[in-house]
Amino acid sequence: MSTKILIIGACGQIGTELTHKLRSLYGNDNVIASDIRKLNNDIVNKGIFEVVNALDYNQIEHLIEQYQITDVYLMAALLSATAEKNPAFAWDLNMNSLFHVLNLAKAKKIKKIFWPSSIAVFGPTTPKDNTPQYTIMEPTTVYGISKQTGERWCEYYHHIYGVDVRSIRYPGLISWSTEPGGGTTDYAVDIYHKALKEGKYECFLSEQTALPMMYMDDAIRATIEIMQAPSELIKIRSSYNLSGISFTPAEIAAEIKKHIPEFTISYKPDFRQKIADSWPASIDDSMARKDWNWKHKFDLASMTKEMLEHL
Ligand code: AKB
Repeated sequence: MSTKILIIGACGQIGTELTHKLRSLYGNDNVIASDIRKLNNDIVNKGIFEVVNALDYNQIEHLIEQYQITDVYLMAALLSATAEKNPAFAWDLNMNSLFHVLNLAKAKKIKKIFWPSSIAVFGPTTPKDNTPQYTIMEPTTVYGISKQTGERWCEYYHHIYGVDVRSIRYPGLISWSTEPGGGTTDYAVDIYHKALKEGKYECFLSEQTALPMMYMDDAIRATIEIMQAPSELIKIRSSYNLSGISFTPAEIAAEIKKHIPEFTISYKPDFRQKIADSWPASIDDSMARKDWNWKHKFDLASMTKEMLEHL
């Protein structure tokens, strides 16, 4: 049986780039993009697209049967900053969409699931530097609690029901083609847009707030590599630590200044500072490197060059 893919949340920051890549790898007819609303963009216009509510089990089941889906990428979620503003809905969306997909795999209607976790599973009591795969995890955000709980359920469904679910703890993701949607790491995308348009940026995190980050190309490659790896190599069924770059707002600003010397940055931390302070500064991803041969390509300098060129 050939691979037929359903992406739920295909119009979001990661979903958009993932859909383009999967379509180029598997062919337009084998990749069904879906989202809660129909935007007028390439995702909708250049391939198969369906409107789907990630909270509606019957809708998802119907699509899976209609298109004989084998693999689901569940990208729909409320991110950290938005989730703090609407905790009940964030919990509902982040947890129940996952249960729907896990239960469809348990019922053998699909073969494989990709579900994204996040560095938000860690909390203020976690060791901050080079955070290990296995460590203290006491998340203090709704988003982090939902991701931590989701990880436990993924592992449970794998061990008890044999569900082939694979997951990565994404750091902050940076891309030029899609805007981020409601995260704490979003500043690292905004800063490039504002540097080019206005030559200045007011950052909502403080100067020395180091966070783990990654260029989107690396994140998409990691997602596809973990999904294509032979099942026996995926030893961790909660979620893998994944690391690319780690930098502070001051460091990214200094890198941008190399290309736009007149660029200036100022700092006005808001409620997102507390979220950022509870997360790691850098991540140890040696397990992903060992188990399925993960390697990142982009550093701060090469990412900045690409971002400024494309934007
Ligand atoms: C966020 O900032 O909420 C996300 C994440 C790190 O998961 N980018």
